[in-house]
Amino acid sequence: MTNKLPPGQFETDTWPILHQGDIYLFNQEHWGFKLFGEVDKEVILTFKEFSSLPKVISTIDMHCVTTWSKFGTFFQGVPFRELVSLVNLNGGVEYVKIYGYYNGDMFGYSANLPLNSLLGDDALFVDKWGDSESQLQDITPKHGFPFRFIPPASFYLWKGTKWVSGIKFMREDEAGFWEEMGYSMTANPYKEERYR
Ligand SMILES: Nc1nc2c(c(=O)[nH]1)N[C@H]1C(S)=C(S)[C@@H](COP(=O)(O)O)O[C@H]1N2
Ligand SMILES: [Mo]
Repeated sequence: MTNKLPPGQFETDTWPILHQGDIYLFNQEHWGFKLFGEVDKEVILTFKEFSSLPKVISTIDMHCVTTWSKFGTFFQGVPFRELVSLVNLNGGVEYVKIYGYYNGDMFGYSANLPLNSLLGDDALFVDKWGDSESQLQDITPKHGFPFRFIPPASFYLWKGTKWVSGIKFMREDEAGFWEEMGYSMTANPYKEERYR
């Protein structure tokens, strides 16, 4: 919001591309989004069901741990809280893991986040983006088509799972893909929490 550069970051105007493994090739027949873990009953949404959830447009700054930051990008997407409203959570749920494709494995990538930080308009499953250079358009396969998560700016962008496939609700915090390799569980760019 304030275009304040976190420590150790530089500003970029273009949107870089960064990920491990293959770019997921969208197939509507096989696409699904699973809500699981500490829930009363698991839910699997089809592409049509997920796409018809309410959407908002928000400007969310991105901070990648590789030191680029991009300000002023606006995103259209389904707020995280809309997914939460589709399940009955068991008592004591405080964390989630947001899953996505990695080399053909539907749940091969994941990132952990605290649930209570994801209930605003700055935590979105995004299908469109724009900025001062580009008008609102579909996100490309490289950026996570058909839906990718964009986390609040208080988290490094590796928490923004591309090619999303589900949310696991958890009582205890649990490391995801990069966290298992030594990256921060909390990942606040303004506190420069890169590693753990
Ligand atoms: N499924 C998946 N999502 C991912 C990754 C990945 O390897 N696989 N990389 C993460 C990292 S480290 C970053 S910085 C952002 C980059 O998003 P972008 O390529 O759209 O800028 O995606 C994140 N989401
Ligand atoms: Mo990253």
